[in-house]
Amino acid sequence: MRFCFKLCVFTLTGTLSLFISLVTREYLVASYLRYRSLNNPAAQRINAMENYQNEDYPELPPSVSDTECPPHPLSNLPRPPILATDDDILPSNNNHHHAKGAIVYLLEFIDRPLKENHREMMKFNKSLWHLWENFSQDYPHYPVYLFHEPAFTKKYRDRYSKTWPPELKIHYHEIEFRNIPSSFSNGASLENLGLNPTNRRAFPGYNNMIRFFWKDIMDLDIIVQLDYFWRLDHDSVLQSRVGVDVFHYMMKRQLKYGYRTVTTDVRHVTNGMLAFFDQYRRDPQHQSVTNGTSCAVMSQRNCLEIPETQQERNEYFPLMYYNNFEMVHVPTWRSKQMRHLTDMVDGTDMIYWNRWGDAPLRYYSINMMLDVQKEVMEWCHIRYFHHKQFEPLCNLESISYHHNPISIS
Ligand SMILES: Nc1nc2c(ncn2[C@@H]2O[C@H](COP(=O)(O)OP(=O)(O)O)[C@@H](O)[C@H]2O)c(=O)[nH]1
Ligand SMILES: [Mg+2]
Repeated sequence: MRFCFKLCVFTLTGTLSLFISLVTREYLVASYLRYRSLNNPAAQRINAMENYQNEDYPELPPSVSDTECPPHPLSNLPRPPILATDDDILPSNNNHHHAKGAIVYLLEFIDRPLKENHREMMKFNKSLWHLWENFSQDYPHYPVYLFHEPAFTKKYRDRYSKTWPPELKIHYHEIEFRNIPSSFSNGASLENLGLNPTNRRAFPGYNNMIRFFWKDIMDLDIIVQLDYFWRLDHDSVLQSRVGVDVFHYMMKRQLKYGYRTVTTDVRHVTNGMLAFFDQYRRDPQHQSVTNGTSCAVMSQRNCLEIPETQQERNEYFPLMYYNNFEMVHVPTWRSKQMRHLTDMVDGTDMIYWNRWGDAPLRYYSINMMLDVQKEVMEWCHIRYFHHKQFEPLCNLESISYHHNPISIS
């Protein structure tokens, strides 16, 4: 009996000590991981972004009433038709003034096994044929600018171009990406620097691509000469006839930005971004592109939502113009006000430290820089594919020669 009792006490004590040591170990590991996740160069930069008090800035001006706000960008409700006149639809001829525009792609043909490049080139081939079928054959004077790194040599250009629509006006532009920010050059591994796994996977190529579309492209000679560029990704597919000269349409109406759809981004590549933009818009020095209108006033006019507290921001999915399809008015992006914001974002190096993407950056910058209802165009009539299917949410209607509009999409 006494033996049994001793055995039970012994077993119980043993189990309890094992349990306690396991829990302690778990706790220590979790504390260490937490310490590491908060005390690395990337996390310190994110914390610095979040570390501002909105009470240090003047109150935001009152927002417009709900009925005056633009429709919610994520709404899937049908939109009013896009109304196009003859001169918007007909291909321009020499007598007819048309916008200076170009379609731009950046090709990921880089120093890596040819098989991997080839897979992306096959997607690009499909993208080009759909562009030709659904837009360029109707408006052939707009060239296609292909930006590429040095690895896409003449040998490959000649080889691949044989498979592309022969009448497309393709211009090649070789680019070399600038060096990554000097703060990365201390030899530490990306993991130890605190980069998230998504960021580590394609670092720094993907980040270079983001900075290219965010900033560098706006200074290239061939871009500076344009009114608009229309960016498509190598894996963008226009699936229905565009039916309108999108460049001319936007120019005639003084539109500054065109997009196909809005969606949400994930949080781990947007840490600190909402805090950055909230701080930016609250600073009374910061002006929108419209002279005399501050970013604070413009963002309230657009009913731009940025949660007030850090905790709310951490639980919020930032919005983004899905800018694998976007039309950019070049002079607007070269204006003093836009450039100030662009440079400030670039100066944070968060495109590298957290993989801030140009898509959410476009959304928040546009919503404090432009009057969305007057200057931003949703090309909702186009059936579009990029990673997933986007069905049209509106029709294109011709209002020329006909008393009643006719649908042409
Ligand atoms: N030259 C070059 N282009 C890139 C690189 N990474 C992405 N791109 C291009 O940038 C665009 C966006 O990249 P993609 O892989 O489609 O990203 P996703 O749309 O976010 O899935 C594509 O047209 C790619 O060809 C890179 O490292 N180098
Ligand atoms: Mg893509």
